[in-house]
Amino acid sequence: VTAILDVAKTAFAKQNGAKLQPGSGQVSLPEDIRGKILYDLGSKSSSPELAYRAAALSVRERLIDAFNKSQEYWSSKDPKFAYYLSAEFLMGRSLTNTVYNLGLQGEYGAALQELGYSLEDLADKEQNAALGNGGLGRLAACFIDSMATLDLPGWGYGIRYKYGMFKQALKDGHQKELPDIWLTNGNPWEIARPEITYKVGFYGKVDNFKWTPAEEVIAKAYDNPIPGYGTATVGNLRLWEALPVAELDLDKFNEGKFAEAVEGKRKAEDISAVLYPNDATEYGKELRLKQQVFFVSASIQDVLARFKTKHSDLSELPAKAAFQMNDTHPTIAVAELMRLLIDQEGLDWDKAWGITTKCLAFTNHTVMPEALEKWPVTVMSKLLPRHMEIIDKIDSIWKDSLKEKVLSQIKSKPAPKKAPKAAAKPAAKGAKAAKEAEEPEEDPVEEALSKYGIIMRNPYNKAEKLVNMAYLAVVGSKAVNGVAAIHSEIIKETIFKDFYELSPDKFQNKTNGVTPRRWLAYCNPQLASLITEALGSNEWIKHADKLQGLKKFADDKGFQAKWRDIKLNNKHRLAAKIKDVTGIDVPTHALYDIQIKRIHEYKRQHLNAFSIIHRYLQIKAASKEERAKFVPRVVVFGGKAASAYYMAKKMIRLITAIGSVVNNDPDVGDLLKVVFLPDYNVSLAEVIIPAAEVSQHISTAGTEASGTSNMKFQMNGCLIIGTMDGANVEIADAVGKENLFVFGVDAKDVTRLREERKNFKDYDPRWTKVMDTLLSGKFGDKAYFQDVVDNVNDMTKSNDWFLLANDFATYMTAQDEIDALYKDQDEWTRRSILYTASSGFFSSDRCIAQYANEIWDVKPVPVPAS
Ligand code: GP0
Repeated sequence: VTAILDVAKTAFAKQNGAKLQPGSGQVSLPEDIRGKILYDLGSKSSSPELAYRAAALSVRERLIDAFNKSQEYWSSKDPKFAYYLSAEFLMGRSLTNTVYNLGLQGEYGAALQELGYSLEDLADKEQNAALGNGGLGRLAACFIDSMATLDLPGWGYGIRYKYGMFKQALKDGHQKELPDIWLTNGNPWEIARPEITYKVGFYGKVDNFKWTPAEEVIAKAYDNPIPGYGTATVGNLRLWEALPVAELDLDKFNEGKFAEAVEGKRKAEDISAVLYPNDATEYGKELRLKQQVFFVSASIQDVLARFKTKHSDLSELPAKAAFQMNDTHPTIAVAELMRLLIDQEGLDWDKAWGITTKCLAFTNHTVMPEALEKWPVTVMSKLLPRHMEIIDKIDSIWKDSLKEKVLSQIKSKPAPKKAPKAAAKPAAKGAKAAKEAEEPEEDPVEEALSKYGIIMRNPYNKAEKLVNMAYLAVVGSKAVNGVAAIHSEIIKETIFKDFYELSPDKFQNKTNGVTPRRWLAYCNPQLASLITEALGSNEWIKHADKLQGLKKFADDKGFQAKWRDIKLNNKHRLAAKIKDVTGIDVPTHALYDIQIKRIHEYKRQHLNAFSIIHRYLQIKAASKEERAKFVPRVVVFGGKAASAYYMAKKMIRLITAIGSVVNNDPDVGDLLKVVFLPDYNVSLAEVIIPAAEVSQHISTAGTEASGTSNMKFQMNGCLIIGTMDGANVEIADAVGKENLFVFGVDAKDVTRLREERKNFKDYDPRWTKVMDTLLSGKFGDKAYFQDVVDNVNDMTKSNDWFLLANDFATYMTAQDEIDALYKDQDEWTRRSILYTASSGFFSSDRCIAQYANEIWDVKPVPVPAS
């Protein structure tokens, strides 16, 4: 078939001048791109936008050729596949990444130059594919890049949201959300598959285990080819769009009820319309659950359909398919796979359960209780009655299996007088109180079993029952992992403690990683060249461990000078961007201090803001001579606040309010600039990170599961100020803790310190001054900032849950260390080189290889280059 197609392609190409294949030698690349502008885009003149689209269409054809070859090859070999189920894939832009991964940068660079463009300028015309909130979604994008690069048979599966992450604008210093209309000009990186569709049902009734949904929608596939680097392998990200079963309700249409006639269509399309812009916070909306089951069901149906073209015995499924559930969002997969195996395939319960629990694995990304999804049984029973029935049964079989164990525990321990306090758990504020208020005394066995329950009582409203999706995932999976060493330990001691004790072998760690292609080789081309020159080869792009070889240059003065020059060039690029977007002039001789991430109290952007106020007060109080000794700083913030997150929105306003005073104070001049860059996204990160000299990862210990931007900064030789939290701990191990600016309390002390809050008196005088200044109205509306201050400063009103007041003093010490070290540029640069040199471990290639070996048992199947 392929041979016939090739012949036909060439014959077609010969007759049709404008449609010749690029890269086949039949047509020059500039001609091909010109042809695309003329025939595909229908324009007789060119513009950068048109040239981008034409170049993308040209690259697309070559990508599709390689994609088809890969998929056909894999299909012929029939290896085991990994399926990464994720509600989010934060891909960013594709042109540069695709051209570079395919090794076509020389060709396209030259062709575009001939047409009067540069690849870099055109790349800037592309919309970001922002189908994710933050770290979790970007991690998924890095993972599929690594899967393809490592030749691992695997696909990503998710939702083709029509509107991605909202665009953030600033209006009078406040966040304003605007819709992300990213598909207007089409998306050249996807291939619509109208022939690949599945039905997904909702609502309705179950009668004698047979479910008749009351509503059905169609899931239609779109494939997004994922080119590996330095390999012929091209993987796939398959995203689903929701469509109505019928375009129109004909009866309604005939009655002249046109609006009602399209009501069903709108309802169906709503399912894949918008990404919920929440990051590590509550969802709880029925539409969200609909989205989840929509993409999970379509994906599993798709995998089963392909499996069945080659195999008839479903007990072989675990040898052919591993599903990784990215957080709780796709965990309805446990019930859905059971349902498909039992209801569609006719397996009995035990056989289906055996298969399910061998195919599924679960990654946890946070211990924030509000992010661990729990669906009201009422919602689940209404929307997914059959799934609810299955979950009920899983829950009861599971608890039955524990009865004996629990009984013997009860017998061996004398009954406690009073219900003992639950083992220290970082529960939500108030959860503990609610727990204690619980009136106990059911049957002691039931009571003891309840902590294992997938179906649980709502601690805030005991009349309500909830399905705990994380517990469902743990019970239904063969492996459960956290995303950094410390986080994987914490989940064993807190949220999954009881489950860990039952099956310790199920629990693993997979420290996150990031792709060194996008996050070093492509976003920092000058540094990449220098590294390649120093190491004598560019193998580090695929084997990031080789970056170790840079260690021997850390003290080399000549090398240091080159390294610094590149950082300076990158700072110029960022300064231009800042000027362009905000109008603020920032000096390039200043220290570039960056905090970019979702705005969240636990990430403590306000701690950073408070330290800026302190710095400002110091500058104001200094004499002329003293001012000359300050190390000039540019502090850059970026990040979005969830639309309904009140305090996060105030944190943004706090930063912009400080900026407008500080940036316009003639006493300060170049010594301090505070910039909030609006609409932080992947492509902005690609400009910011290479320019960063110090970056802030300052979450309250125990709260940030891993962090991944810390790894990107490290790769780009940016020093880190941080707490011993998430992957910072492992970065400190790799670089040497003494080379980071570490501060703050340890995770193990956090629970105790929170308990002690009420009596907290240990306010640092600098802190008190900062609070007073904020409340004096120096930065505008004092009433507006009153609750920001109360939340961290007034222990009668709040308890400073994230321990800002507590960590302030050590944070200030670390800040002083930064200033002091910056004066010693040789030492600073030595450390910077060491950071990059020790960043190899944090490549997503290492991480994905571990998933493949330790969870999926999926082996590389390199696609032959032809
Ligand atoms: C975790 F629970 N993360 C969640 C979530 O809903 N969204 C999200 O982005 C993040 C963690 O906060 C993280 O620590 C982690 O590195 C990332 O998931 C990937 O594991 C920092 O962004």
